[in-house]
Formats: sequence, structure tokens, C-alpha cells
Amino acid sequence: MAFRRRFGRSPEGVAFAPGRVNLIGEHVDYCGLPVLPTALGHGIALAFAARGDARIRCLSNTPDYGEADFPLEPGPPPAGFGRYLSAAAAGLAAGGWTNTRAGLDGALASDLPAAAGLSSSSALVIAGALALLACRRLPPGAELSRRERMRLALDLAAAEHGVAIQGGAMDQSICLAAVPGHALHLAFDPPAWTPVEVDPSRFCFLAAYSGQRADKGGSAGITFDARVRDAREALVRVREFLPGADGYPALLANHPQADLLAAADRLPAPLAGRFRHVVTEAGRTAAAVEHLRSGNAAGLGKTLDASHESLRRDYEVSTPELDALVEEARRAGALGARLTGAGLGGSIVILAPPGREGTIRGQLIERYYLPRGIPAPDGAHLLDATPSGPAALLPV
Ligand code: NG1
Repeated sequence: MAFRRRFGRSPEGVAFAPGRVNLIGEHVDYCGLPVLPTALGHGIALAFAARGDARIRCLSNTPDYGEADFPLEPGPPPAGFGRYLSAAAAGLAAGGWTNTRAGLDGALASDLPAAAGLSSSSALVIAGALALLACRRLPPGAELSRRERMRLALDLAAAEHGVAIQGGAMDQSICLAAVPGHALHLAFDPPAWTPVEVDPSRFCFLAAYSGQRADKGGSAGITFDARVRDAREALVRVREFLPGADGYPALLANHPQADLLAAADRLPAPLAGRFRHVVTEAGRTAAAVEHLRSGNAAGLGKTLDASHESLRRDYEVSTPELDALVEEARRAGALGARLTGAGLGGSIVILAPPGREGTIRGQLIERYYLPRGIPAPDGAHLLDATPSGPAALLPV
């Protein structure tokens, strides 16, 4: 195996961290509002062994990542995927999880497409953090309590800000707290994680990667951070005429939606659209939870469609590729479809009537992938999104 060949010893453990699809609640976690993600079965596995010094050396099975080799010391993050492993170490130190800076040798294997809006960056951070905790003989991931996982997710989200975009804590939270067969309703103000059962006889989810990279180290990252600033500025402006509330959660709790939408109309473009999306997406997320609980697949499908339209028109994070993929999914019989994750490229989530996944996959291959020269059928582009389990340490 690659680890033994490269490092001349056996790994001591394997940390696995899943990717995710967000069912709904998009571009609202950094506003402190709830989201509804599920974990994928696909993810990143990091075989590791402790080192006596403060260094990380890590190889990978994919040219997307290549190799990382860097000292764990304060300063600018290393280039490439090493920056996410350095964020893991920084988050553990800042949160007081560990008082040693001992590093690791690692070999990483991923079956999650990178830069595809499926949270590969946070999967790297979490796999790195669980491996470092194990190397430093601190409670390994499998033994962390639910409360500890929640605190760890927030510490690692803050650390990821230091090396990447200024997002919320959705990705790190679902990765650490996923419940198989459930979506997780994640609230952030105050933090609360509520599993919502996904009945497989009524709801079947697929993730489809558009083939267009959403590279957060490049222009997609610049646009993402601009949206975060817009959402904050819109809130400041709205508070000039709807005073008394501090932050989006309090504002939404204290004013009826009609008043909030009227407030949006008083803002200049593009802030009006940004604010309208945040307000309406919060309502759609609450509605989606009810649809899941009552088994209303048609209602959930319509809610997903409305979310995509809002992200396209008001938040301006869709692309022609994502719109085309959503359109083809609906034509193929999906009950609903929307971009998932940050957008600006990346993937969509599809709600299929159970038993119709095969037809939808076939039609997407024929009408979306093959005309664009994307080889199919291809597990790297069309993923089963049955809600799966959380990050964990696996036996070697
Ligand atoms: P992706 O698509 O994984 O880059 C990003 C943010 C989320 C959330 C979504 C949009 C990070 C690590 N991820 O996800 O927190 O804001 O966009 O809903 O910042």
C-alpha cells in the first residue's frame, strides 16, 4: 500500500470524513440561520501515523491534491491541500484540544470530487483533525461526545476561515454529526442539531456534479466572500428602518415576512436580492423540514425548485451549467432540483421519486453529460445521496 511504500512503516489508523449535500438552506449559515444537510457515503480517508516532530507529510491518490509537506508553525498556510490540514492543526490548538504540536505522516484517498460544492475542503479539515487527535493520544473521533463534536465543528470552521472562504459552520457540523438515514437541521444561534428522518420509501436524493469546478481558491472564492459581505451590508441597511434586532435570526423572529420583504424593496440592487433570498430561504428551510416529516415529496420538490430560482435570480450564484443540469433533471422526472453548496459551479441535489433514479441518471447522461464530452456513466459525477454517517476513525 502507498503509505508503507512511502514511509516504510504501517499506518496506525484511518480517519474517514464524508462529503455532504445540503438539501436546503443555502447561503444562510453565515447569517446564523438554519440549514438542512445530509452526509454522503463518499468522502476522504486519511491513513496516518504519528510523527515525533511538528511536521505533516501527506500523499494522495489524486492529482487534485498531489502531496503536502510542511512544518506546523504559525505563519502563512502552505500551498495546495496542505492548507486544510494546517487549518485542522490550527483549530485544535485554538480550541485548546491539544497542547502538543506533534504532526503526522499520511496517505489520503478520496472518492469525493474536489471543488464540486460537496464539501471536500471541510472533509479534509475534519479527517486531518481526527487523525491529529488520535496521533496526540487525545480522545479519538469515535469517542467524542455530541457536545464535543459540536464545539470541534465550530473551532474547525473558524480555523478554515484562516485558509479559505468566509462561510458558515454547516459543512464541519454535518461532517461530524451526521446520522444515517436522516438529514440534520442545524441551527447556529443558539447551536442546536436536530435529526430529521428521511423516509426512503418517499424520498430519494442524488447529487450530480456539473463538471464545472467551483474553485474556492480562485474566482469562486472571491465571489463567495463578496456575497457574505453583501448579506452583512443588507442587514445593516435594513436595521436602519427595522431597528431593535441584532443579527438575522432575531430580525426574522421579530418581524413578519411581509415586513421583511417590504424592507428588501427599499434596498438598492444587488442588496435587495441578497436580502430577499436570505429571508425567503429561511422560510423554505422550515417548510422543507415539515415536508420531510409529513412525507410530502411533491411539496419538498417545489420548495427545492423555488430555492434554486432564488439562488439564480436574487443571490446570483448559479451558472448556465447548473441551470441546464437542474432543467434536465426536472425533464427526466425529478420532483425538484437545486444547486447545492456555494454554487458558482459545482453540483446540484435532485429529489427523485423512489424507483425512478435509474431513469433520471440515464437521461442526465444522455442529455447533459455526453453532449459536453463528460464520460459516463461515471461515479465521480452522479452520486447516490442516501443520508450517511459521520466522520469516524476506522480500523486499519
Ligand atoms: P461549499 O459548497 O462546500 O464551498 C460553502 C460554505 C458553507 C455554506 C455554503 C453555501 C465553507 C467551508 N462552506 O460550502 O458554509 O456557506 O457554501 O450554503 O465555508
